[in-house]
Amino acid sequence: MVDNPSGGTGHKGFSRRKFIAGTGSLLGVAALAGRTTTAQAAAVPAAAPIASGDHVPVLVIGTGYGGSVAALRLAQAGIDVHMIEMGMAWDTPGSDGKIFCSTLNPDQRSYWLRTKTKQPLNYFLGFPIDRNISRYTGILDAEDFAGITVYQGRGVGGGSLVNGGMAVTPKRENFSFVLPTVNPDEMYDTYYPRANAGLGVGVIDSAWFESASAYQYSRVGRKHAGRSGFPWGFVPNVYDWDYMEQEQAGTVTRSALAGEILYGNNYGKKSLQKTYIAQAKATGRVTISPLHRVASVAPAAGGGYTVSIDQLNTNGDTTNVKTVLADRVFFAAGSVGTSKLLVKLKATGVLPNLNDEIGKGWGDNGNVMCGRANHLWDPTGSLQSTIPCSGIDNWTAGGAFSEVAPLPVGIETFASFYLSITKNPNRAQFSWNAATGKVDLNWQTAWKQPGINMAKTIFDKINAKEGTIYRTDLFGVYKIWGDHLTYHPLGGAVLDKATDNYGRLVGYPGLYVIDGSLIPGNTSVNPFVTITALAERNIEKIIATDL
Ligand code: FAE
Repeated sequence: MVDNPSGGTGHKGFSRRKFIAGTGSLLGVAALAGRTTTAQAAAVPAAAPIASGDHVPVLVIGTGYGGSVAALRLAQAGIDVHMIEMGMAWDTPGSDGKIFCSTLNPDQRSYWLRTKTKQPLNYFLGFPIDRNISRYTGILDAEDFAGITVYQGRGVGGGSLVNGGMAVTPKRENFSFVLPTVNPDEMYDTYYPRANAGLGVGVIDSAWFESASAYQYSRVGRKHAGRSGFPWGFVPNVYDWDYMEQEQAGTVTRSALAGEILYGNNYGKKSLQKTYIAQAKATGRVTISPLHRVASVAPAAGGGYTVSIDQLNTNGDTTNVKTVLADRVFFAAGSVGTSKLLVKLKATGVLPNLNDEIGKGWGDNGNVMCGRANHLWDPTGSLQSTIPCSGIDNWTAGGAFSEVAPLPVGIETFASFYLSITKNPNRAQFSWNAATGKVDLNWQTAWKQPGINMAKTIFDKINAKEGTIYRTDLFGVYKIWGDHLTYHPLGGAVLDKATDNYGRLVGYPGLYVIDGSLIPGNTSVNPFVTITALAERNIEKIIATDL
């Protein structure tokens, strides 16, 4: 067995045949020969966390996609950057020798400040499967609002630590729906390719796919989609496909094939820690303070902004409050994190000149989940890769794109499982609740119904054709639809509304938004490639004109 604790990319390199430049359409993506940019972490000494009284040229709030792009490009332009991250560094193995725990055996590392897991798929065979854990600053936050639970990554790397790695460029014909105020030519000619290169996106080897037992579930998905006349295709991913092939062959330590995903991947996934953040650190100009949470950003008397930061321990308690001065601040705390900060700062009079678009335009990317019960002659496999590689596209006709998702429980379930992205038109708004001192979101569970209807355009037809039914035991007792959650929060500080067309916050020179909160609620596919590409576009303009 070859162990590779630094991650799969370091093991065998990144094969050029599997690299895609991101200009292709969703299905049938062309494999292009492109440059390989999966930077390996350089031997940069760990810098001290930020200290009270520090004065930094640029402070970035959050270390997800938007924040990492901003930090790398600013550093390459010669500007020192300090990144503040409320979650942990996730660079030190636990007592089991691994940094991350698996979905099959969640421990305290799994959830952000919970005493019980809150698994997205929380029932099996009709029984609840959540279990007690110790309260800890774990990696996955299941943040509850009144009508929806929003799942988010916590730690250096943000959502890249916990997500499925599906790296999808929207079809060009849908782009005006995704980002109506952005020129598609510049995105598809320059920024999508740049984002795909920076993220290390690749596609599965189609010949290997046919023989891999871990992707039997995808082949069953293809068969059923095809028999009902739906286009099925491979979906790019940031997982190291060479490492995946070795996992299947049993020559390396398993990660995707060992149930690792929601609470982190120990080996093959190229999270931001291995790509943008590694490159950013290697410039020597980027410092990161984990377990630090920004509480306030206020105009400073002599110019710039006073940033108040709570230092946390692993129990989530504030152990220290720090105040620093920043010439410029980039909000990259994710759609929910950035929206909550801005809504609070406007409502409490700290940043009163922010405009009335703050907090608006929030969407769930139309996420709904469901499972189907197959016949006994259609097993989906007891060994399933946690990394999805394919999807069913019915966006134009029915408003749904559905990834063929794994159900990696370690036994044969005869189930097909899907996460659908739908064109659900509902949008919610964040608002300040003075009574509770918290930010609310007015999404209602019933607002998922348009998304369910769109997903049904695919699965009602497949069920009718196959003579199969929906699973009713995965989200409760006789409950078909996973309609209580989203993995893809978007909006709340929408581009060209709450900000100008490059993310500059209206009313406050030197304050910028550069994450998923800029996107008005839906990307038609999985969102992180678009978040990354938009950040690449905006930071290039900001560096050229503001700095
Ligand atoms: P994000 O990556 O969330 O980063 C924000 C960071 O800011 C986080 O690290 C926070 O901890 C930190 N933060 C928040 N508030 C503060 C504060 N006050 N002070 C300091 N730090 C703070 O933002 N997308 C795909 O495209 N493909 C997938 O396959 C996929 N699968 C997913 C699966 C799961 C389970 C989840 C949860 C998400 C998935 N996503 C997927 C969504 C994707 O990860 C998400 O859109 C991006 O991570 C959002 O990027 P941002 O830069 O906006």
